Amino acid sequence: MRILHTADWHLGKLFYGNYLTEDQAYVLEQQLLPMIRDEGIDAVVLAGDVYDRSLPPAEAVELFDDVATRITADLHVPFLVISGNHDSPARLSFASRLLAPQGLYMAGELERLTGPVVLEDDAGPVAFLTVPYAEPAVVRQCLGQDEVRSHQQAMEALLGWQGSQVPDGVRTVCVAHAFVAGGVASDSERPLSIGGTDQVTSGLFAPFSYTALGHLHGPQKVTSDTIRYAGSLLKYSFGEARQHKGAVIADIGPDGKVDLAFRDFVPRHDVRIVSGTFEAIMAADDDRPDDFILARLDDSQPILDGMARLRRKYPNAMAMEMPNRNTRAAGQRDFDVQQVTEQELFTSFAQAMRPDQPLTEAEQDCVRTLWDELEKGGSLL
Ligand SMILES: [Mn+2]
Repeated sequence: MRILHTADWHLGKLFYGNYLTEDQAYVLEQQLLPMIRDEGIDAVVLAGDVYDRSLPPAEAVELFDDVATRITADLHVPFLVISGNHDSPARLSFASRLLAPQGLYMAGELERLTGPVVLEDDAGPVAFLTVPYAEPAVVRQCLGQDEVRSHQQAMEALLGWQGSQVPDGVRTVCVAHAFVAGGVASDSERPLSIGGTDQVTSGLFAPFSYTALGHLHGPQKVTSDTIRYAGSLLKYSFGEARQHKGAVIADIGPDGKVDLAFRDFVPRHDVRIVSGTFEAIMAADDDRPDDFILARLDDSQPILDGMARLRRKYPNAMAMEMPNRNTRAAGQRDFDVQQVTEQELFTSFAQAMRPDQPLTEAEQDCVRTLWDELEKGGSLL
């Protein structure tokens, strides 16, 4: 059985104030759907964080509706989806009992989970344990297991509950949204708990033929080849600029052995960091100027109107950083704002901006003239 494993779509995500929905649609429609069709996929698994927030924008819901319809109704491939920590379990579970016979298996609210989804191939059944993300307190209440206090215990309880319904010897795929210890985080995941540990041990997943994980945004295996994160649909932070995003294709043989391959997605806009002096960045050749760009400048002096100028070359420039910027002056603000004149404040500001280069005579003259004008109540324009 050939499974396509994807995760962390985060539909409706805002990236530096811009909705990424069109970029997400591009990858889903131009890359994921053809992949499902051309690679002879038997089942698609989405391991949580379908949406970026519990109340996603309408365009994001429409996109998911469209993609889910095309996978299940047009391509006739079963589609198994669990909710992640960004999703609303209740909203994701909407109509799940009606949709399951259509091949769309949505696991959100624990109360509505029915147990493993069983699909068949020539070698027999494969049982999919779908484990949506749930807080330990929710698991404790739902399963009536008072001892569940940690994410580890919650996962153990959920796996035990679903696993108990799988006959011995049947091939199994676990789909879960969790932080498995040993995995490497990026900077775009939201922590699962504040204080205390949010991690679960990989040993919990050892019994399964394959474990399709969501939550960590970098594609990776954790301790074993068959326990994997597919990674997010797109790069959702500049910290992920060097990652390759894509989908895992897992072939589960008749004996339960798994062959793995990773297929890259090619996004409409890449997320890239360009570095050098401002001048060098502006002068360099770049054949992908429409990418999402972070400019990391070597300059130590401020660049006048830098962002606007950068956007003439890179219309989708998102941010500019100046790690070498001299910030020594920040610690020098040891005066009391109430006790100094505006002129002194300005001089201090000028020093902070250009620590190595005090105001020239001509500049001081200019500033004095402006202050005189201001104090007389005249207009500077
Ligand atoms: Mn996520």
